[in-house]
Amino acid sequence: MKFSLTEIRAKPGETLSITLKNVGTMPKFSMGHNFVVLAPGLDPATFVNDAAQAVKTDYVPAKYKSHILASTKLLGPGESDTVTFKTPVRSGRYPFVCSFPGHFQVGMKGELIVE
Ligand SMILES: [Cu+2]
Repeated sequence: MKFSLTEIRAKPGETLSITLKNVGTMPKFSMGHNFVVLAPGLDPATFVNDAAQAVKTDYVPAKYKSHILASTKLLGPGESDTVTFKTPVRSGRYPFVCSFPGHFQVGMKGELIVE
């Protein structure tokens, strides 16, 4: 329950393509993973708490759509998904999380560092 990278560095306004691959073997309903980059001002702990209820939208609540810079699909074992997005023009540290219930809390998180 962790990302292979906990830091991703990029330039402001850079186009990034990030691929998440779930290398686990447990079924998606019990051990799915996603990759969600949060916009400034959205507290990761608040987000994942709300996200835990959003099973129908793959643990990404619709109300947060405008507070998310990028997100992959929820992936089962062996699946992968690539998300392409432009980094913010403002430098800063942008948290990313897996929003599957409980994963953020045990460390499935990291930071996109734009500088
Ligand atoms: Cu996860």
